[in-house]
Amino acid sequence: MARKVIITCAVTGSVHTPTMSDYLPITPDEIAEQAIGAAEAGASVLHLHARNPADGQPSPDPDVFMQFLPRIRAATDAVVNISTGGGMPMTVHDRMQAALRAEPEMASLNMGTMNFGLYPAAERYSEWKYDWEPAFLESSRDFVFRNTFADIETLLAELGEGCGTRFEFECYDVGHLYTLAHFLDRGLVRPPLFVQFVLGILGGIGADPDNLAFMKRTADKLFGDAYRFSVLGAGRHQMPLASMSAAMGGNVRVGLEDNLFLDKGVPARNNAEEVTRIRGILEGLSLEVATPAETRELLGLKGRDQVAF
Ligand code: KMH
Ligand code: ZN
Repeated sequence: MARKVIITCAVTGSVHTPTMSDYLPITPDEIAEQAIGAAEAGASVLHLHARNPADGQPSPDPDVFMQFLPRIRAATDAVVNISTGGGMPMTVHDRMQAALRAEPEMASLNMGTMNFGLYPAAERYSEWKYDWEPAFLESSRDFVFRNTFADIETLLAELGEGCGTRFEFECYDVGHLYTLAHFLDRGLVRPPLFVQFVLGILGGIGADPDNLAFMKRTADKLFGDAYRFSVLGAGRHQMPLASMSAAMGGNVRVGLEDNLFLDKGVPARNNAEEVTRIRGILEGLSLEVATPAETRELLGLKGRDQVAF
């Protein structure tokens, strides 16, 4: 049987701002429509953030999440994965609230405190759709993306043990893999671990094939067959690194959270276009795309009937 590849689509995130693309989904309607379109195109995991519908600022408000989560669940079988990474300037407490309310099958879990530099993007624009955008990007110069050992323990206890949610472990550097191994040693995380190698964030490991090979080699050494990996390449690195992941035995993450362009100078008009692009690459490699049911089995998820939305 052909190997099944899990496509995660990260629909809107908290890195990009409305000026950067007219197609970035902002309102609950837009997030729901694009998430459903991504699932129809072949994404079996939908990684979701919320935004303030009035101006597009990243929002941790569970009430905003609840305006799109039930719609997505009604229209697709895809696995819902709620971010606990949130966005600036949310606290760790803020960042957990939507997932604690919705008790999803999956949530992201960021494996280390780090710098997360978005400020260079501010130089590319002279006019903005909203006043908050340049200040938001600039604030990343002095913002700490906090994910301490205690924060991780809290999320594992309250969301993992408390709600049966399993995790997309976001690893932005090799050290984060060792932190995950530490939690495995302590019995606080359970295989199969779903590890997202994140390459190309300013503050994390750079986006190049050598680094991806090193991340994989290190994860193989630490986790053996107790893990599955996926790759997120930021910006223009998205499709090349996702393709490389697939060729190396891994899974892929695409979506407008991570990359706004389908080709140089050509914006993706929705998330489904990126899913369709990577799907074509996977099929060209004679790989099959995992269905939601296959994804649930591969990742040991609790099931779509066990969520609170
Ligand atoms: N924005 C990505 C680089 C999260 O939501 O927890 C990583 C991410 C984090 O998706
Ligand atoms: Zn995210």
